[in-house]
Amino acid sequence: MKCLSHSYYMNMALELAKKASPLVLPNPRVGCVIVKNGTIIGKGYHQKYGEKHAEVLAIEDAIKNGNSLKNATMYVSLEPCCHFGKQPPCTEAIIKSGIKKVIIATRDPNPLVNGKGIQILKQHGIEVVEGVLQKEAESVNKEFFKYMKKGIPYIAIKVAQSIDGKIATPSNKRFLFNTDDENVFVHSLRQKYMATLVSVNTVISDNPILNVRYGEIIRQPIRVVIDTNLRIPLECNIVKTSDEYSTYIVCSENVNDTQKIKLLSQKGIKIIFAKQSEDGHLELSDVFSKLAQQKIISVLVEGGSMLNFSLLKKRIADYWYSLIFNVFIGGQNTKGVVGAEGFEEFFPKLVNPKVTIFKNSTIIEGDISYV
Ligand code: AOF
Ligand code: ZN
Repeated sequence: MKCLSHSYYMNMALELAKKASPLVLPNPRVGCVIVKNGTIIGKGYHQKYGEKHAEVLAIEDAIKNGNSLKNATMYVSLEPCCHFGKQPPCTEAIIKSGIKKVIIATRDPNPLVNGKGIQILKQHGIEVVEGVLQKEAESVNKEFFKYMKKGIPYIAIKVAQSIDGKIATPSNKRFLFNTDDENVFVHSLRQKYMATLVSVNTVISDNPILNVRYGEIIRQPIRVVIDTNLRIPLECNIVKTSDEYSTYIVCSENVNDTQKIKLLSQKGIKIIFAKQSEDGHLELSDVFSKLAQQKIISVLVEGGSMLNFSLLKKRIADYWYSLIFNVFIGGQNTKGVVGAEGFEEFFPKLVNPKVTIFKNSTIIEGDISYV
């Protein structure tokens, strides 16, 4: 009998989890492998929101191939659920199957599960080992973990800049150097994150659609516009296409233009009200907790330099993408990537950098660190 280590099989479960497409959103990506007498008898990963979980698919896979699960060992990258959501509890399926041992990478941070799945399995005489490749498993679902633990979405910022850090021309015109490489890249990001967010200034100046048009189209993002005073023009592309793509506008709870609210709502746009701070801007922590209440677990911010600064200053931005085009723009007062007053003493940092080189641009991405 082959006897490979727990981390060997857990690594397979994690590789399966990574195959999950953004169609699982807002669920986590979960992979599962079932082993008996050193042989893999079943495999599965969660494929689509609302559909079967990884464990059930792996159990079905094993049965389909004529295997008995009696005394088998299950490796799963997230603690099995024990609640009725869109799907019945995985713990029930595991208990019924005859599996005798479950190896788990990490607990499910969802308060409906968090440790209770493990407890139920143990109560039914199943041996449970947890914490195998825990860090790796948490990083596969870093968006889901942040959302569950902090009650706000995971926030990634994307900027398009010149080599000298400018995001517009000296006369404040947006520059458009995107070729296919950059378009496919940006549109893949719009699918990876649950929502794409811009400020109303971007809507007014660029009139974007914010949908996915390049590369393989798997899902369309929810579009979110931050619009304190509900200035969004009714004839803009976002409003015009609101019957095709989910659209949210976040405005101040002080907005009382009932006519405009009604008009936008009739077009299928969801209006969310957030607190306004004394400086006149929306309180970003409230904006994002309201978005989390809508089950938005991750957001790609394609906003301007002021918003970028605020997200860094509030220490709520998690990831950064710079699309650096091979051009110089210059100009003493030309807008840079991060605006407002900037940082004088404490500087957020980009860590674990990754670089992708295209013909006309280089992409630098990485985690944002505040320590
Ligand atoms: C698992 N295996 O493959 C996944 C889990 O609405 P439901 O029934 O799909 O439940 C969604 C919740 O279940 C989700 O928030 C997370 O806590 C857990 N996801 N659990 O045992 C899986 N995707
Ligand atoms: Zn489950």
